Amino acid sequence: MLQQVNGHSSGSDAQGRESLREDLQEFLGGEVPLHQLDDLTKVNPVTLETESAKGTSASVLRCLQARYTADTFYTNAGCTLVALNPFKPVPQLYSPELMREYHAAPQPQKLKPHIFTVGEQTYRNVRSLIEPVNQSIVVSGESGAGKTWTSRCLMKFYAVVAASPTSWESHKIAERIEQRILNSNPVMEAFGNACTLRNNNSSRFGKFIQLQLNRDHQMTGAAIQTYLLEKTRVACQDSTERNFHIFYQVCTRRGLQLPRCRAEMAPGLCRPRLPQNPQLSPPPRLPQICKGASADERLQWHLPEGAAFSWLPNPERTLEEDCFEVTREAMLHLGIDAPTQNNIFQALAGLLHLGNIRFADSGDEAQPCRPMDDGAVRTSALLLRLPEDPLLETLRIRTIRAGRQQQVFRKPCSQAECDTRRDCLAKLVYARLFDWLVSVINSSVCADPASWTTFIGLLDVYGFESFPHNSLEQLCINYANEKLQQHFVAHYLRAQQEEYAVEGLEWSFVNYQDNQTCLDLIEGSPISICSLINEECRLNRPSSAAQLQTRIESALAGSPCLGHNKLSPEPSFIVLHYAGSVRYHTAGLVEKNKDPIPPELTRLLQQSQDPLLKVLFPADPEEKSQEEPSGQSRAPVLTVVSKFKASLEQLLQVLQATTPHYIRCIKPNSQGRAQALHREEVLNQLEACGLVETIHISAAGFPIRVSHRTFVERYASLRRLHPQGSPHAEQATLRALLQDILHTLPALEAATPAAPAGATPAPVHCGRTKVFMTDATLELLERGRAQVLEQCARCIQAGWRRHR
Ligand code: AD9
Ligand code: MG
Repeated sequence: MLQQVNGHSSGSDAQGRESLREDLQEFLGGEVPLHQLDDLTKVNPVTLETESAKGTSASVLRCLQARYTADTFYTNAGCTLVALNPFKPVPQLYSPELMREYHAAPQPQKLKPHIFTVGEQTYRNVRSLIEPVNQSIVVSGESGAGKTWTSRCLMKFYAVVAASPTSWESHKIAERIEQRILNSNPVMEAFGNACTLRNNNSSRFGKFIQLQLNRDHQMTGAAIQTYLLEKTRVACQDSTERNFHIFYQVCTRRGLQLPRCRAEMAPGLCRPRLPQNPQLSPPPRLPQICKGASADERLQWHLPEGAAFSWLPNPERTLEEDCFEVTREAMLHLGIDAPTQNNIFQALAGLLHLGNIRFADSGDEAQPCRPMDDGAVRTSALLLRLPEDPLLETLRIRTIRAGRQQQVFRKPCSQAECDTRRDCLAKLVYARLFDWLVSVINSSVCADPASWTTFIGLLDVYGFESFPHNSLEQLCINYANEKLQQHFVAHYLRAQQEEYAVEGLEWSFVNYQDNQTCLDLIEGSPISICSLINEECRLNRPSSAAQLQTRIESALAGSPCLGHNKLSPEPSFIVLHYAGSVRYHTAGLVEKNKDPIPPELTRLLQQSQDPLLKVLFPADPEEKSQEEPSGQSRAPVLTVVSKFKASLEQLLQVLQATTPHYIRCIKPNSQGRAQALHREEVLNQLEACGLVETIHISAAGFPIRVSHRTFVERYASLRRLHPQGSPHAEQATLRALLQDILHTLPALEAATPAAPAGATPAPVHCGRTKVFMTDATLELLERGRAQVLEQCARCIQAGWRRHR
């Protein structure tokens, strides 16, 4: 309706706005700021904070949708920044100029919400405090939501704003270190990311990077910690997905056309977007040449063009991530020289040939399986520089130690066991290679401890997952998310409590129940899901999936977070996570947790003549430790779960010692389409990322807090409902105006048709600088304001009609 008023005003838009402003001022008896006029005339004027006040995820969703439609991808939600994935290049949103603008702004939080606001706020916190406090930014969200993109942009932001501005020479050094840090991205992504159904460039590991700052707050180095690489992918890929990018990079045909690669843009920063999963979309048009391995290298690595590798599904589809040269270039910057790179790629080619080894049953239990293709064994042994016969023997024959004398028996493996051993060998090499790369990158970018004083940590961690089939990986991931959510809630409540204290309000959130019960179920002592799975590994007893389910369900029956597991066709248990319930299948859980590595495999790799493998698998100095552990071995079993738990605890200790900031990435649709927001999918994510939970926590207190000035500006019109109020805004103090407005609340409440008789007055508190209120109070005020504005508009229209 106000837009109609606006539309009525003939002449220019500016004239119309000005005349509307005058009319409103006259009607309201006070100044109407222009920004408020904008607010009044906009169709979707609200911020998420105001909307979330209404307390429903649906209203949050409405707000996000309106903003997304208007190409506004970032929104503040309390102490969280919500980042919607644009799914299209928006280069102007990440330009160095914009970075500098946020950096130079007197109050960056007054600029449009952006990851740079978070980046700058974090940077200012490190700089402004007398006692510098380390900072961290936790980026979360589901696969494909934009976590890695966001982390890369933030790294780039710090590379721009925290660069050394001093002399040219020192600038060059500083640039080198920043560049090196940025160069870690393409390398880590080449080896740790893969194309999945959900994301063409899905990170298959968690990452925490500490950007180290010196006394002058310049970036002097970085330290990277990774979590739980999905190493199974190296030997087992879904037919619609791919192996790690690096394998395709090595095998890319030289001269094959690829999209513009990262090298020519800021390395590791913005890249053109391709449609999600190549299986689902037609090949993109590719504008530029990008080189794969040279003909010589192909010869050397036994990778003839057109060779088929069973661990290289979908090789015909090339992605923007397949830029071999970018990876090599970045590796060089990180100090990984050409011969070492050569070693790495040769070993990877060796793994591809290893994957082509197939076994045929000999038909006789006493005889080992036969390799179906001797060529694959030979080439793989050649490239990994392993002796061929011991390689074949290790894959086919198990050595068992038994009896009092610990005699060694050799038992031929079944065909399935041979496959498992082959896969295990590949996983072992790849995982060690990945860890070694991380350590090389760290030694290349990590600053001398004496040269840095503070850090900003960036956490790019896998989001909450729930698939039709969930196993140990999902249990670990969701466990990590529960931990992070607890950390978030604790921080959020603390921050709220502190603000109340500063504002002179007495309020306590003691009644709020956090997710400790769920964490107790997963990791608590003495009995929890983790401890029960670990126990099975320790006892090393044959136990079926159904037995594990029964053990978990009977031992933990008292936990309110263990769901009712009825009518399950497969053995499983259900955990009621804060983000939703997940059914975990127990089949294979114990084995995965053990992650057994037959000692013969390690011993074999220690025999390699390859300089790289020699580093990855150093010979054991103690002959004794080369022996197989006997059945009576008392060595504690270091399971996947216990290792993960330990690394998570370490991470949380680091996070707890920092001031955290949160960015929640949201994927607007699962097809990766621009300008399409699927409400249900987004709603699920709002729940999974804890945003809805945050709203619930807020609802326990006074979620709406507005500065006195903003409050008066927005609700000044309500004073018309309270005739005793101060006559004119100019003559009254802010406090008096505020009180006048608050005095209108009983009248507003009385006028509310749904208000039950004797209802408690709308809760509102006037703090030192802010007004605190509940959702209900805000709604009341908004309704009153809408009424007044409607009256106002009607009067103006009537006036106009009289004029004519
Ligand atoms: V996963 O859990 O590692 O599978 P991420 O890391 O959350 O996932 P990623 O950052 O890889 O997702 O983003 C997925 C894709 O979305 C990117 O490859 C880009 O093509 C696209 N994306 C994400 N954020 C932006 C953006 N701010 N602007 C443009 C974006 N495109
Ligand atoms: Mg990622």
